Amino acid sequence: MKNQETVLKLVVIFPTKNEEDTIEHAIRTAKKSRHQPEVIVVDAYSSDNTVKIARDNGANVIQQDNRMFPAKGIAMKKGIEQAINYNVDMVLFLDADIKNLTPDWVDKLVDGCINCDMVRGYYQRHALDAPVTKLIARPMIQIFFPELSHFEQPLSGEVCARIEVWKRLLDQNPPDGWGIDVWFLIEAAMAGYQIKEIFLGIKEHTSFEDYREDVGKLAKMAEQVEFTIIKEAVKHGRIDLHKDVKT
Ligand SMILES: Nc1nc2c(ncn2[C@@H]2O[C@H](COP(=O)(O)OP(=O)(O)OP(=O)(O)O)[C@@H](O)[C@H]2O)c(=O)[nH]1
Ligand SMILES: [Mg+2]
Repeated sequence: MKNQETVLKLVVIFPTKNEEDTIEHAIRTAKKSRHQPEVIVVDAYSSDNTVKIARDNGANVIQQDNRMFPAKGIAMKKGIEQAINYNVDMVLFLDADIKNLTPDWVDKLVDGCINCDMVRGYYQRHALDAPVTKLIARPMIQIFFPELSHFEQPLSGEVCARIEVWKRLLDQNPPDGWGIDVWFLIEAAMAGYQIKEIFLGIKEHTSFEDYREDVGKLAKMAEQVEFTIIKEAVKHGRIDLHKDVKT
């Protein structure tokens, strides 16, 4: 068994869409991890300086496969395909808009993954942050996959797994949009992988600033997460409309 001092071949992948304010800090911080990762940025044809800044900070920047948006799923799939070429042990996804990312987050997520199959970050969040998690993802998981209801952040963008796990999940045809995060959680659990969540402290991220005055901006995300959970519930035989909602 590998111990906690093991240094792994790690790739950190950031999906990005117009993240010029935070991408430099994100890449530099990830590179300070003791695992000394390679960094891949899978960009969504950003119209700002994200690509230039990412390249200047040593990331391998690729563009996602097409201009369909939102496409976090397309970007994550592309990132895994790219990481396979790097002969890696582990792949860690991180959101690029996190303002308070520290190298410790990377080390904790990766080290936690040495003795399990998938590690996911959870956080303390502002009361108005993460409404899709609070009002869509967690309640729907409670109904259809109650054994997963202890996961605090089923939409966490901070997820680490061995490359074999990602490859196997990739073969199961993940969704293209915002449903990808909860899809990875459900499919990994249904495949019998051991998944744990680790606490990373407070999450400060710029996307919250986009919707804190108008949560309606998250309607597309809500729709895609909802649809993904329903599809997963059908696939895994979890739809039972005779059951009452637990009070
Ligand atoms: N390549 C790519 N990246 C995307 C796309 N949409 C979002 N991203 C990136 O994915 C990461 C997560 O997106 P955010 O907008 O921060 O969403 P979130 O924080 O998961 O969700 P909220 O908690 O609701 O804000 C960020 O690094 C975005 O730049 C996309 O269509 N393509
Ligand atoms: Mg965000």
